Amino acid sequence: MDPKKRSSDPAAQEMLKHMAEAGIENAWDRLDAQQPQCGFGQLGVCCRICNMGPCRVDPFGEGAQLGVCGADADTIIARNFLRAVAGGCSAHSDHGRGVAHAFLAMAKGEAPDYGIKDRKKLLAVAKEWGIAVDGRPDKDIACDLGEMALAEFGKPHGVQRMTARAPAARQALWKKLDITPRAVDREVVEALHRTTMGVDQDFRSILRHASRCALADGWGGSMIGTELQDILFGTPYPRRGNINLGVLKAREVNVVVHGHEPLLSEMVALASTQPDLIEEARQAGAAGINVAGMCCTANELLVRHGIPVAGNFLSQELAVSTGAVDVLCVDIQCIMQSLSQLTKCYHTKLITTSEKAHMEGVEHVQMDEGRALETGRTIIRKAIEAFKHRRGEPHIPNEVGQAVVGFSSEAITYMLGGRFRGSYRPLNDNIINGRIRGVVGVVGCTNPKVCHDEGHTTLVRELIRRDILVVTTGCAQIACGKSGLLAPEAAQMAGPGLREICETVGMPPVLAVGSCVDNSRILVACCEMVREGGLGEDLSDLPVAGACLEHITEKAIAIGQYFVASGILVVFAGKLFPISPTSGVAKYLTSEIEAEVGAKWAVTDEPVKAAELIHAHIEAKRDALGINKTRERKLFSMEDRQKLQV
Ligand code: SF4
Ligand code: MSK
Repeated sequence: MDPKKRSSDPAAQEMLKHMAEAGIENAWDRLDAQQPQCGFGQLGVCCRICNMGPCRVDPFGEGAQLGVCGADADTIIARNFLRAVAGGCSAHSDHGRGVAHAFLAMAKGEAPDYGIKDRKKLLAVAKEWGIAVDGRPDKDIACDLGEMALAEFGKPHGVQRMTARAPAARQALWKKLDITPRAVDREVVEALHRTTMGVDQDFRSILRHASRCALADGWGGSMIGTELQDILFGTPYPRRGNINLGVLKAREVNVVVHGHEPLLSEMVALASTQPDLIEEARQAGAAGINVAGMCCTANELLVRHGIPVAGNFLSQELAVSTGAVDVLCVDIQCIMQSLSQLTKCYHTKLITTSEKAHMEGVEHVQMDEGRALETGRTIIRKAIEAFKHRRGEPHIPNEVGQAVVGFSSEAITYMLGGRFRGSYRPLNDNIINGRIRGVVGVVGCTNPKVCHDEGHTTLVRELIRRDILVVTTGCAQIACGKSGLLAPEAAQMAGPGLREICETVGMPPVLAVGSCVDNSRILVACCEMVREGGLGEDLSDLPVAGACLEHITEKAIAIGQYFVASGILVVFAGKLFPISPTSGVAKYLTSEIEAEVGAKWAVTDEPVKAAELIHAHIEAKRDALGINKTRERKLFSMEDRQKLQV
């Protein structure tokens, strides 16, 4: 297969060719070997929940229409969808819970290598949660916050605290629909219960719980994870970063950190700067130590420290095949099992670090919060040792995208509102005056079923051309970075209104926000826009949308559903959406649900069509807000002025 059909990233194309010449297989080859994939599974009409099955329903109405238990296609599709949401919610929220554990250990003095990097945020979140702050030591406040954060995941009463951040109208709507998320554990357990054989058999009821479970992710586990990570490691502010395989260095010890949690990778990055380890690397013949990221661990380090990113999900095997990666250190989520075999073809040492994510035959270095920096130093030492066993000259593509990253909600406030008196007013004003038509979150994975990075980057180019500001996270963010869309110079590709603002402020038209859990930052930014005024009373009034055209994981489904349930249109690629287009579930999610929550899903396989659809949606929201009306300029006479009541 032509590498250009597999990836739009020139570095990936080069490595695909290199791997093919070496006879080494990758995800694209394995996808080919899987053809034809099961059409029932692709449409969500396959059920293997109980042992009377597996059952499958013919979506064209010709074969079997009911499973053995009598479940129909809509029940089966809805159950699969809810289980995907529960899986995604679990992944993000267990990440968040892990961070809360480390945070509490830090506050209790049991994790001495961590500290409080953002005191302002510590006090702000503590006050928000009703914790006394006046006259108390920071660690005491953090102790209370850590205990409350941990309790959020499994509390028996009440609702997720962070939902109080939503506009009052949204909170009231969730209450009316009875979908306000209670606790993460409860929503996930209930999701599994409702979808086991013979329980919830009304697909709309199942999907309403999908909303509640997804909201527990976005406004619970993910949001808690993001906020505590900011307090521990610093809230992102704009900084420069380099993105793509060209960040690997032929003469240095390369340590690639891959996965999602920043708890260990922060320590690996810190250890790499310690003089004694740099000296050890020099003794081993290396010019230095280079830490680079992969996937969302990369995004965490990039937006906080500007640490370079080697690539996104589909780049992981390509990076190993450069022969330049000395240690590939993985934590949780999105780690291909193929790495354990692939790394054996090279000198690369693969190391797992989470007790939740082992790989057969792979060395495990347990991440220990109490000795976090020491764990990081161990990883670096193993990389120095592996460097000594390099096999020949590495093959590193030259490609590197220059980027400015780190646009947390707080950073947007100061970037657009001024250093000393941050505010969303300028953003809202520029949306109201039409220079910016709206804001879109382009997020999520890279899937070998579609050309790598192309869906994300084509959509983003089309959106900014239409004066739509883009915010991005996850592997989509890395795709944008590789293709130069995160550089301030990308403003030249934007429409005249957006370009003028970007050039005035010096920001790119595509704002890199962070990792998968950081989609919660987009929710916070939307709440700020409503709070600032002039753009309606609810999130569903805003001229905003979300999109993911290359989704892979259950996490992406959970994110999509929490955006929809929060009142924000979400666009996915049709052929990757696991729902039969002729089903009642498809009709509900792409149409009926809008009457309930004020937003819906939309599907298309064409990035340009996705941009058109989103643009039309944004203009419709602008019309409804009355901000598209050209206001007549009136010259006031003295008589008119005297009539004015101010
Ligand atoms: Fe088949 Fe029903 Fe069992 Fe699913 S739950 S496998 S549809 S019998
Ligand atoms: S890493 S969840 S492939 S964005 Fe967050 Fe990328 Fe998707 Fe994993």
